[in-house]
Amino acid sequence: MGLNVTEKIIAAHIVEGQMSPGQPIAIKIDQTLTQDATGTMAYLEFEAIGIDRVQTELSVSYVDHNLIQSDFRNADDHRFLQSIAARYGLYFSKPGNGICHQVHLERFAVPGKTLLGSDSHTPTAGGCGMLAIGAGGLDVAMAMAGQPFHLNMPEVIGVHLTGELRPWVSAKDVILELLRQLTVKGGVGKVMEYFGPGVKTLSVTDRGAIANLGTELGATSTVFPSDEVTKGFLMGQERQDQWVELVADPDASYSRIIEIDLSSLEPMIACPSSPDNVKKVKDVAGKPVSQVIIGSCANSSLRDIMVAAKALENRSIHRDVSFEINPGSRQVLENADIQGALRSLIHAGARIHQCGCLGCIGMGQAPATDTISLRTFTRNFPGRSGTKNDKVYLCSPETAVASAIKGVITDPTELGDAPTVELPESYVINDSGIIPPTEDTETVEIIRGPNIKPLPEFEPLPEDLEAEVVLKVEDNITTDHIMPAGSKILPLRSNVPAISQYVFSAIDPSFPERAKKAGTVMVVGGENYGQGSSREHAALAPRYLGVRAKLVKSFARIHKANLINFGIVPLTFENPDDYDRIEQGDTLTIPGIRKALLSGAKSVTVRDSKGNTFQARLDLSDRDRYILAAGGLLNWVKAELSKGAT
Ligand code: MIC
Ligand code: SF4
Repeated sequence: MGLNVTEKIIAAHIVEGQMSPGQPIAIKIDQTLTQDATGTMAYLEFEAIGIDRVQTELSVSYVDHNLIQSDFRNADDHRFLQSIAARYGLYFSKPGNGICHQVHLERFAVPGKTLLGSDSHTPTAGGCGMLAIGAGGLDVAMAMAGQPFHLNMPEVIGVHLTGELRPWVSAKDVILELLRQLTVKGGVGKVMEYFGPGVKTLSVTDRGAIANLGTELGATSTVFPSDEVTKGFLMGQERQDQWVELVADPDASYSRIIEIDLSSLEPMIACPSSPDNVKKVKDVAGKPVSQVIIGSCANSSLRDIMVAAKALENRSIHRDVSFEINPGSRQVLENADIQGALRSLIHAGARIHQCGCLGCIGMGQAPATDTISLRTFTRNFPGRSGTKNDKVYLCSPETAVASAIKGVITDPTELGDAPTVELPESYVINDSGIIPPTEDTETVEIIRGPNIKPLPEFEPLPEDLEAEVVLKVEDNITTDHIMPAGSKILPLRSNVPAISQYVFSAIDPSFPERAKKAGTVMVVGGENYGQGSSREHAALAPRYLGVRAKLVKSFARIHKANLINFGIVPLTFENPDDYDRIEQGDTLTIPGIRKALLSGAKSVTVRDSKGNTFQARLDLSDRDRYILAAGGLLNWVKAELSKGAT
């Protein structure tokens, strides 16, 4: 039986386990990326492991999330990251050089290689034929130390593309259609692999946009083949020597095949407040919009900016709309300028921002009260924009620009002839925003500002657990609920005591105080708990407040891995109906939890305050169990190193 692309890459990198779906495996990681918001912590962890230089083929530290520099803390973090990169042999992408995923696609992605990134949208590089996976900072630190990445062998879903997108319809509409079909949990435990004749009609950055939003399906990754289009893209980036062909064998199989006829798709839009609340644009057309932004790692490529610029030739922005452009990278901005885009955009009334994440993570660009903001971004989780009760819609650049012109949500096909955008055969390349590693690293001094606090130390898991349910929440709780971002909280990412004061602040601001009072804490939740970001602070900060277990109906992949890394036991209800019997404030006890973990038990008995008992599952690998017993991955690694083990 032949192999699909995902299986080929895994087969070439597997170091432990069998390629049988659901089974624990470990794979060698060739490249890593971090961004500033997760990177400060990841490098503190890398330092704690005690390795002298990164062990990967290539590691890049990007600064793209927090560029506001509202005080010294942000600038200090940037200097820390730059000095760490120089000290340990990493590339450093300077603030303003662009969003990690866009820049990585342009300058570093290599077909057939593996990439682990401390950002959930790392799969964007799957557009270039990589197996790229998002993970917590500690897992990325381990990969930089040369350790393999542990995951469960994913199921591979094939998405068979036929036909060609019609004018005014683009890559974003493809993935919004999949989100409509599969929802935000449809991809958990799966890799989405695209194949079929429609693939060659999509550019590498279009493929990147689709791979990027695969994260919102909950997928482990998304993979495209590496073909002539990939070769052309790498040639344009003067990296043709890094191209290899990588396609599925003719007799490859997939666990399921989803058919998409590109020519049948229409402009789609994700309505508030979930990326899977998808409708046809024409079905919500006519609603007034106050803000329209083209940007984020999903849609800020040269093509996306050029579509807007061309559509705006001889047109202008509606007077009640703030139309904003956040270019994905300096390369995008420079090439768009060369093609005359800036003139058209500025003349039409666009506000041009610096290259970076900006409003996508609530760093500015918060919309006005009770007004609609239309964005080409990745996520519209409640309040993520920085405005309470926000009304954020996600759409393609085509729908965005049409709506900015009309002042109301508009199906772009209403604008008449669609603009034609030709991508250059060769991009203008300027790597002055990327500082390469050097050999001479030993003497580099690491610069630590006063906001960079040492990592907290954690106790091993006790024999028995008795914990108060300080919070009970519903389905689809996101990491933006657990550990919000935004301009007030993001500067605290390298300061766990300070950031922990904002845990669950979007749902229940009294949580930190109540958790401290309770001492040992449990959180109870519903389905798909912890979807969204890779931020390990959503595990680390709760652990700092005393959370020792989370009991939910199901977990999102990265959050579950982060909980394990920081010694919080992830439990799932054996019978989901038991969720209803627990009330916030109950005390739950799990006698012998440590023994159960270490003996490989598949479930434990939980006793509630009334003396009733029920079963909770421990879906964990042997490695997970040792880590949890040790109180977290760093404790475990340090213990193993002191034993002399590798
Ligand atoms: C996001 O889009 O939510 C982020 C901000 O990029 C996060 C990372 C973070 O919280 O720092 C992600 O997607 O992993
Ligand atoms: Fe940045 Fe938004 Fe992409 Fe996250 S989703 S990496 S915040 S642009």
